Amino acid sequence: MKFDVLTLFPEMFEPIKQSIIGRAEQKGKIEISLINIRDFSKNKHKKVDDYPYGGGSGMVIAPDVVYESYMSIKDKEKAKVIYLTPKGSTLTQNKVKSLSKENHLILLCGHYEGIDERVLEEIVDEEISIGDYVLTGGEIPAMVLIDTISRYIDGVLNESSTTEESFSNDLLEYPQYTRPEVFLDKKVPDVLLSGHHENIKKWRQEKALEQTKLKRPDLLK
Ligand code: 4GN
Repeated sequence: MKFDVLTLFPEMFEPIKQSIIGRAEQKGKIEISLINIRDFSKNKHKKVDDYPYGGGSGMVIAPDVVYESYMSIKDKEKAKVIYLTPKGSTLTQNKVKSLSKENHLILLCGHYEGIDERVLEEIVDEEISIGDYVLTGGEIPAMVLIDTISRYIDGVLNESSTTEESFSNDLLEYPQYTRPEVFLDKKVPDVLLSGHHENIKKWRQEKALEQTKLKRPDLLK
């Protein structure tokens, strides 16, 4: 999977160079290119924004710098362009799964009051929101997309991790335990020490259902 990120703040993407996603990129399972929209400013002060027509507060990112940054991307014709915005349709695990089947995604991150509508009409294929709240920029949502999608790319996780987890069967995950056997007077459930695989499986199914009823009853409807 190739991710091209159009952003005014490429430095914000340090966190996804860590841990599993960082390793996935080093192994060549995914490729993340950060494209600084500011590099495409023709202004001598590298200005990228301007006052909104019609008045109002804040600044709007100009269409030309966004368009030129998009045009700099190789093989953009075959890529899907996603704009991260609270106006988009809300991201779900099923949407993540279907996006993971694409080969090339271009993630457009806005800031300030947004981006001039005309360039959005021209280049954006899909608008996605990570939830009903407003952030200062689309960078964190773009990282959420990269992280969630990358987990479905072959070789990024050790097998089965995505098939058994929360949401994959519309239930929350069963609780996990590791050593020590007793911690603060709490003992690991006996069944998990029994070695009886069928009973363990049954116990985990029951716990998954119990957790869901308790914490997210809306998922059962
Ligand atoms: C996306 C972007 C929230 C989301 C954003 C979200 C930046 N906030 N819920 N903020 O996924 C104006 C320009 C606001 C882009 C946008």
